[in-house]
Amino acid sequence: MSELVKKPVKITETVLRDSHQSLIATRMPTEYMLPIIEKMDQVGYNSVECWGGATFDASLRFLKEDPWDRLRKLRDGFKNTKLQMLFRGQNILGYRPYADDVVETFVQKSVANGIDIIRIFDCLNDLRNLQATVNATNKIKATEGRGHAQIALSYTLGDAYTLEYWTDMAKKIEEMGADSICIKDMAGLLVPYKAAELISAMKESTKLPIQLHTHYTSGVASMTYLKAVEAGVDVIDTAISPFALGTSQPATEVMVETFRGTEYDTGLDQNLLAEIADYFRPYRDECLENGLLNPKVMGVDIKTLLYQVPGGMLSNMVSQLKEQNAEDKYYDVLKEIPEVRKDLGEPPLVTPSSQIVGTQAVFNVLMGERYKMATKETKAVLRGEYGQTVKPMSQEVIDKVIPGEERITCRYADLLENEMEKLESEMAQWKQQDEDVLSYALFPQVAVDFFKYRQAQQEKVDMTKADTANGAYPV
Ligand SMILES: [Mn+2]
Repeated sequence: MSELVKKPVKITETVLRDSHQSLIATRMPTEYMLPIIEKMDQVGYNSVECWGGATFDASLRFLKEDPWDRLRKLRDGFKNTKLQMLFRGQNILGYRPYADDVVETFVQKSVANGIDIIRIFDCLNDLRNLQATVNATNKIKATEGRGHAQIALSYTLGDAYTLEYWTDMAKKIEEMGADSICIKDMAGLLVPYKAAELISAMKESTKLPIQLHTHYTSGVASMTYLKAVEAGVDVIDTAISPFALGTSQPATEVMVETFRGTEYDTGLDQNLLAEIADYFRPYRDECLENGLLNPKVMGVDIKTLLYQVPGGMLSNMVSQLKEQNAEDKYYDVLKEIPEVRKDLGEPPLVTPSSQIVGTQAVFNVLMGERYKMATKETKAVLRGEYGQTVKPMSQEVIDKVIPGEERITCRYADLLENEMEKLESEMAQWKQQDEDVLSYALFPQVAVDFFKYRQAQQEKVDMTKADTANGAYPV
């Protein structure tokens, strides 16, 4: 028997970010994470993904936690493991394009508080929207030796998205100065043999390491990883079993076992992974009992291959429709989504384009007439403010939604004045740390509500007497 040439596949664990974002609307609190991170730190993961837009938003909005504080606590506990975050390019962790000074400051503060790997994507795959983040990361790396800029291409299907498109993008990413590439398959659209084809082609067009991120939504994800690993992918994203499958990632233990004894053997300790799974299992049961984990997002939904809806978007949409007492419109909205997507130039569906397309689709269905009402974000996309789409947008929709308005073709951030000073002056009364300005920049209203809550807590105000509706707390 010939000696195997070892090419261990590396694992990024997602349970602290995407996995709970996709399954339980990002509601896992920090206190639930902390007791297990010492054990997770011993596994030898390539990285642990733990931070991103939704974790940031949900921390402030629902959990009343400071996301920066969460990051610092995780950094304290993870002594050997790289921490990874997801970054929405020029949109940072928010829903609108920001000026470059905000992007740069956010990158600095993310690394300063503990992030090692920044996975940067743009919802339209417009690379112009990623350059400022890559530059900011490289600048820190040059001075502090920490920071890794990974550019993620949002994977999607459509006429324009050929093998040539992807390999051409890979070359451009290398030229931009990124450290690695991720194929980010938000909805589980990448099927096994296509993955082999895609990874092989990309491996030929770039020397950068390639990481694959997918979701189990359509049921093929584990097989997709198998074929991608055989084709030479370097890293895969998985979730520990109690928070795997459904709209989340393939299970970590399953992938580890799959490659055991082969040239791709991860070398990870299955007993240690079992202990980590034991820790998360009761929390999964709790989420099932209190309804946070909806069985609807746990099965195989082959329709995602038709509608191309990412996991996080699905669980949000279910709760959006529930609030409107319109759960019966679920499949109508799912059908409207690809239509809206086509109108908007066939972008990938990933935050914020997924929310923009999703919300517009909900409006189109609930109003009974398409584009009777358009959100301000839909209008901005049509004006070109989010960037260039691979295909042209519908002229008919442009004429209906933004009649006579000017549209732009440059990088939108080039039109923006620096913002940090203005943002800081707006929120000065609440500032307790530099990072607060950035929280405010991303989610102004939510951040101020949180700052008020934080202040009330610090002053030991009786919250039962607080007038939360008006944001007034007795002091
Ligand atoms: Mn994802």
